[in-house]
Amino acid sequence: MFGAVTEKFQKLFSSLAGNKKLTEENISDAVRQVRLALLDADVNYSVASNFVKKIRDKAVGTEVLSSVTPDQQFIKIVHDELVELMGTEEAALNLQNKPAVILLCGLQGSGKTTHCAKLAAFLKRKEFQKKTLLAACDLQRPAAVEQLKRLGAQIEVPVFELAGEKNPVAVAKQALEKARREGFDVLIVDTAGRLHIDEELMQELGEIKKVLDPQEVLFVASAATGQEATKTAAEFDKRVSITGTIITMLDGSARAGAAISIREITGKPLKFEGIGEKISDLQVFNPRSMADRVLGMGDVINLVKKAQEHFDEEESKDLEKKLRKAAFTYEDFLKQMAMIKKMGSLKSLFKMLPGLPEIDDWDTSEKDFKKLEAMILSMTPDERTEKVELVPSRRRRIAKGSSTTVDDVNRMVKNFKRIKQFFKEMPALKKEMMKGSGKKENAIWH
Ligand SMILES: Nc1nc2c(ncn2[C@@H]2O[C@H](COP(=O)(O)OP(=O)(O)OP(=O)(O)O)[C@@H](O)[C@H]2O)c(=O)[nH]1
Ligand SMILES: [Mg+2]
Repeated sequence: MFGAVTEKFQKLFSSLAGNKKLTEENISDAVRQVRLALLDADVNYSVASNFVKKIRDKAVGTEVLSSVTPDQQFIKIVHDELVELMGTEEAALNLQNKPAVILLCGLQGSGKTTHCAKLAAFLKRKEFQKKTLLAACDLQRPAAVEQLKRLGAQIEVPVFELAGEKNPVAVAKQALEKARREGFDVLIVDTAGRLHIDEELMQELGEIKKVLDPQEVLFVASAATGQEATKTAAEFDKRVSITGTIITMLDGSARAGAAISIREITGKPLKFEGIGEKISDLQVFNPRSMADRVLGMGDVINLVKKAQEHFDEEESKDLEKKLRKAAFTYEDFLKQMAMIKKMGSLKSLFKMLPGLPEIDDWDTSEKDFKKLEAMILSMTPDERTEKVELVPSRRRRIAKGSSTTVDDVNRMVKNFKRIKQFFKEMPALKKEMMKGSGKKENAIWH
C-alpha cells in the first residue's frame, strides 16, 4: 500500500541524511518535497499546504537530539504531524442506544454493502457480542438486497427486507421497529449508491436519516478515488452530517490522498479501514499505524521516540554538573547504563551517535546489566567515587563479592573510563556539531 508516496518520502529523507543538522535551508528544500509528495498522492491542496506549514514551523524550532540524525528527527516531525492530521487516537463507535443505529452512505461501489456485513461481524466478536440486525434499504439496484442477504447468511446475522416495497424510507422505519421490538443491540442500514452527488438520492438519504435518528452516519469512501473521495465526503457531510468515515480498498494500489485528507476536510474521524474483500478484512482505523505505513518508516520513528522518552533531562543536567566537577562516579555510570538499557538496542543507537565509534561493542543485555550492578554494589564508597585506586587485590575482592570474574571487573573499569572520557569531551563535541545552527544544545547529552 502507498508504494509511491512511501518511496518518495524515503528518497527525500535519504537526501537529508548527509546533513549534520537541520538548517533553514535544508528544511525548506525537504518541506517543499514533502508538499510535492503529498500532492502527488492526491492529497487535497489546502490540506497539503497547511501540513507543510506546520512541519516547517515545528522543524525550525526543534532541538536536534544528538542520538539521532537530523533526517530521522525530521521524519519524526512529519510522522507526528501526519498522526495529528488523521486524528491522533482511534475513534470509537457511538452505540449508546438500544438499538444503536448505524447508517452507511457513499458513492456507488465504494463498499457500503460489504462494510455493513463487515461491521456486523466485527460487532459480533467475543469482545462486543452485539446482536445486530441488517437492513436492506438499497432499492435502486435489483441485486442489492440479495447481496446483503447472502452476506448476512454467511455471518449468521439476520437481514430485514420488505419484498415489493419501493420506498427505502418505509423499509428503514419498519427495520427500526423490528429491531426495537426484538431487542437488537445494533441496526446497520445499507443504502443505495450514487454515481455522483444527486439531488433526489440525497433527499432520500436525508429522509431515511430522519426516521432512523442514527447514532452513527458513516460515509464509506473508496481510497482508490483519491481526492475525489475527499470532495464527496465534504458534500455528504454538508447534506446529512456524517459522524465519521470508513475508508475502503486500502489493500489496492490506493493513493494515500483520501486517507490523509478526509478528516481534515470534514472534521469527522476516520473510524474503520477496509483492507480486502473478505468479511474479516476490516480494522479499526489507527492514525499512528496509518502514518507509519504512509512513511514506511516505523523503525526510525520508534527509535527517536525511545530516545526522547528514556533520557531523563533532569538526571542529565545533574550529570553535567558532576562532570564539570570531574565527579563522575561508578554510581553515575550505573545510572547511565540503566538509562541506556531502557532504550533497547544500544548498538543501533550508538551507530548514529557522531563521535562514538569505539563503544558500540557494549552489551546491555539483562544479564550483563545485572553483573554490572552486582559489581558496583560490591565496591566500597571510596572505590565508587575513585578515591582509591582499583588495584588487583580490590578487583579480586569485587569479583568475588559479585560472583563475577576479574575479567568482568576489568571490562567494567575500562568501560567506565571510556564513558567518563566521552562525557568529558561531550561539550566540545557538541559545540562543534551545533556551530552556526543557532539552536539550543540538545536535551539528551547536556
Ligand atoms: N479489495 C477490496 N475490495 C472491496 C473492499 N470493500 C469492498 N470491496 C469490493 O468492492 C466491490 C463493491 O463493494 P460493495 O459493498 O458492493 O459496494 P457498494 O458501495 O455497496 O456498491 P453499490 O451498492 O453498488 O453502491 C465488491 O466486489 C466488494 O467485494 C475492500 O476493502 N477491498
Ligand atoms: Mg451496495
